[in-house]
Amino acid sequence: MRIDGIILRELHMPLLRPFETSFGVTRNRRILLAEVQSEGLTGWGECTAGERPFFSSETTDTAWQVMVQELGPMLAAESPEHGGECPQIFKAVRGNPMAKAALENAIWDLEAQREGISLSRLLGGVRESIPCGVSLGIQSSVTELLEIIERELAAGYQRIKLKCKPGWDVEVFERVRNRWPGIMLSCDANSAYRLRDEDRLVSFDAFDLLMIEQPLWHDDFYFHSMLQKRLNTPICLDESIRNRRDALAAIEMESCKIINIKLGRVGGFSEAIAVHNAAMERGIPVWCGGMLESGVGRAHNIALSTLENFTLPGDVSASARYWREDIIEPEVTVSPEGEIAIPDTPGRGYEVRSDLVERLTVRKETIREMALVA
Ligand code: OSB
Ligand code: MG
Repeated sequence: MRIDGIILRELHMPLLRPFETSFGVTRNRRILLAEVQSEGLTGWGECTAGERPFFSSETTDTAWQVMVQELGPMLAAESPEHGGECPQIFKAVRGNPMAKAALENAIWDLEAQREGISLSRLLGGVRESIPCGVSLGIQSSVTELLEIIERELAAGYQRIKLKCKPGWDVEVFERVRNRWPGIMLSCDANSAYRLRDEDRLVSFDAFDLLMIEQPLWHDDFYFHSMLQKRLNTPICLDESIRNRRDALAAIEMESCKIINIKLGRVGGFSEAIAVHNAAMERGIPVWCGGMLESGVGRAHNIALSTLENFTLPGDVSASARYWREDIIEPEVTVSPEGEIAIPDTPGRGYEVRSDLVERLTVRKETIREMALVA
């Protein structure tokens, strides 16, 4: 496919409610979108970097710079036939997976449109609907959290994930479990614990959690493996898994029994599929994580979640939980059974509302091959 233009945009989108994790509070998202035009079609990608380098080292600003200076011109100089060619095109650039993913995923979207098939089908998806969970941030009181859980369960969500940290863990799990003994419950520490907290982490076993996500360092396998030996509850790795090789190492070392796959964190659909396959071949279930995405990233997460080994409910939920108005049409909705139905129209399956995107845009740059390579 001929690349006719690449447009980068930054959109400002306030979250309906602040989202608090062990590393901080997010109130406003700075969403970075890549729009790739090719032969009359438009592919969209979203960069899931945070506003600040707390989840990983990338930020909206670093990703913008790398996309404008390096990745955009590299892509504009090529005519890829498949999204799967992007890792090779971007190979000279180390790291920066979220910046790479935004562009690569737009090419997969374009490829699916050219083929006249859904993105899910292009990826090799096998599901017509996907099971959904929610990730609930740290609240100012447990009472408030219980009210939110009640509402999300009533909406149909199949799994509740609680963000946790020292001081917001066992007491909270205890009250949630007392109230709902049977629900699928998990927690995510985003690396908030250290080895001195091992006994406390082992005490999480009392709450029948589906998993404990990323309790220790963001870049660790070894100490997670030591911890897993002491835990009955499966560890799920998020931050630590950057690619297929990391997944192989973590599985081999028994650092985790479950893997959270995020498109941005692993650098796009190609590597996400590679992680998925490596885990499936070794009997390790995966699920799709979320990064407070707008509709574009959400659409891509939905397509990815249709792959065979995405057997656990993901953090992919309805647009209306995050935004007063999402930038896609239709918005993502979740059924009373807690499922998202997979669209079967060509490409990402959700139209991008260009009028709304334009209104929310605070910065825009058109990348041209020569202009920037020069
Ligand atoms: O660790 O899964 C995470 C949000 C931002 C950064 C990291 C994480 C999260 C979430 C939210 O848990 C998932 C979502 O609802 O998009
Ligand atoms: Mg996580």
